[in-house]
Amino acid sequence: MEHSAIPLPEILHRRAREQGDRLAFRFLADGTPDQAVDWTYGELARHAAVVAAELSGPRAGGGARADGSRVLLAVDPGLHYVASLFGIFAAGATAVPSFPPAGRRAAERFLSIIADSAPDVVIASAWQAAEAAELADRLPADRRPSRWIFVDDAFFADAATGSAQLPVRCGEPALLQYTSGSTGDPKGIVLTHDNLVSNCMVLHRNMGPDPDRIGLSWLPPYHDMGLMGTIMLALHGGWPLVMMSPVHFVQRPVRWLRAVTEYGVTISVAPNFALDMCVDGVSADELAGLDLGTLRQLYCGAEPVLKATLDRFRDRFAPYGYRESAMIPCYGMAEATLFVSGKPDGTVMRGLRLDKAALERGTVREIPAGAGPAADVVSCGTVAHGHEALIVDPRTRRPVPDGAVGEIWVRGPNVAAGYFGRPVPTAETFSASPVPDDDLLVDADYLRTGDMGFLHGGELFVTGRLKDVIVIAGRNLYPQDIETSALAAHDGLRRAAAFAVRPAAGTGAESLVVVAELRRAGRRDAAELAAIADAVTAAVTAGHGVRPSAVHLGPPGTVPTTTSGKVRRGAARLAFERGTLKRLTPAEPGRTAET
Ligand code: 649
Repeated sequence: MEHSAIPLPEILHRRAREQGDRLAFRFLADGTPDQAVDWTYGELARHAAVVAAELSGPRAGGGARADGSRVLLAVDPGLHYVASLFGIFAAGATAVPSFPPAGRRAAERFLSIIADSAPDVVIASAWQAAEAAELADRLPADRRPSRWIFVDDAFFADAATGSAQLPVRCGEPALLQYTSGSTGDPKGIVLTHDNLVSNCMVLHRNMGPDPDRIGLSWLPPYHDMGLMGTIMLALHGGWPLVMMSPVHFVQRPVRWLRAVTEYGVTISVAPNFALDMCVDGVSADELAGLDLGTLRQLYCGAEPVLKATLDRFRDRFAPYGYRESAMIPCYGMAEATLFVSGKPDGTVMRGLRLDKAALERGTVREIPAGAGPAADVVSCGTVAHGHEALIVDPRTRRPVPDGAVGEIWVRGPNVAAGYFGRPVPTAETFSASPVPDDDLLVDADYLRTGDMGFLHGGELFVTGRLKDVIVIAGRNLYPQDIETSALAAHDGLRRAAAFAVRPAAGTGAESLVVVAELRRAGRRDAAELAAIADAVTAAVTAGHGVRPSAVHLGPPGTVPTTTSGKVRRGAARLAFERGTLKRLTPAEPGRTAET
């Protein structure tokens, strides 16, 4: 069955009219079924109308239309977030999803997004009102939003109801999605209503029909995967979505698995790190009573999908009904709205065992078990319907021959128009044209993903980020592999970043540095730290044939990450070079082992 291209606000409108009593969203306010709050499509539409009225009605100042204006959305995860989002759409405005500005780092990011997107209005949770006023003072006068709307239950109960739903124009910006990278240089990806619907259509095609589908998500609603991948998708498909806050998952991962059990969830989503958290962070006692047998589809993307993690997760949870056939490795990015590729419903997950040395030189060669050092790579499935992936040599911009690794370039209706107000990076990233060769005529306007990978048997394999690849002695080393070895070297480590540094004054070759953070702060004597650093050096040297020139050990929080938990290797390298990486307390100096 093909879904028709109706924009999301119109879909909500119709569902509210035709299926108003059906469950749309359930939010577990404390991360458990004890405090579940349900909204039907009718309730969601009514709450959205309150927001739309507030944005475009008389209170907005003499009946000004919100049409075309930007509205920053900084509400806490939950139903009010969803209502505010659809209220913004209903008012014809452009939503700018952001973090709630709680805490120093979030506040800085919040301010940088405001400075870049210049919203007319900010919608935030009512408890943030005092902090928000302080933050607003830190903005230059011409960047201060003219209105703040604070929402809570009373707001939705009080506010004048009803608003004319403005017809949205499919090609107009629906949303600015800020990437979770550096705070200093925020880039807002402009997504149209067409992009949003296209993403939902290709994802639904990938997942196939399921008349009893029930979704579950603890992903943050302000990131592409939580927003476009779960909230919008569920509304588009007309199936209920159970939501919980990411904080509740991170505190106790078993809450996610309990919610699967409680509600007979059929589809959910988790990046690789979350699967590891479940294996490491769910105790034997907590396992009792889990039933994951209803889970037909578990999407895993947003960072490298590691075979070792999938194996660990299966071994741990198969006794509780988990079927590995549910696993759907997938790949995507905010520049493509979300979805680029994934294992299609009903197909078997594929992996390849590759000759490691060949892969380091950019060649894909399968080897049998036991035939020398191997790299296990997991397929990210087939490219989204109506989209194309091209593998290109990033230096020459020529498509690479079959069986070679290169940069992944993508084309199709999910690809965004560009970055808000930034013509130069937009042209570089969104209008790439490969250099044609004799038998391949290709057109311009591909999205350069910045990711490396290859196509094999019609499936896309992602090997790592171009910017992060470590080139030593002509070998391409992928940092995630080195980090995995480093972390496996000692129980006390929880996160690592591997990168190459250039020696001063251009002399000599690049060398490998590993930064790793300890699981717990606290006292450790120099001998213990030296032993950990030595274990890391030994594991990396044995596993990859390269001896790190330095291993920096720091307290929790040493390795910089994005707001979605991805390791920021470029930032780690800068901090290493400037000597600003966190160190263990001066009483027990962190050890930088110059080996
Ligand atoms: C990636 C988003 C992948 C991202 C997700 C489909 C309830 C339950 C389930 C459900 C619906 C309701 O990371 C999204 C596709 C979800 C279906 C849910 O279904 N975006 S990002 O812009 O923040 O980062 C993009 C970068 O992340 C890395 C790449 O560097 C990419 O450029 N990345 C991967 N790296 C390696 N392997 C992968 N598979 C990667 N996926 C993303």
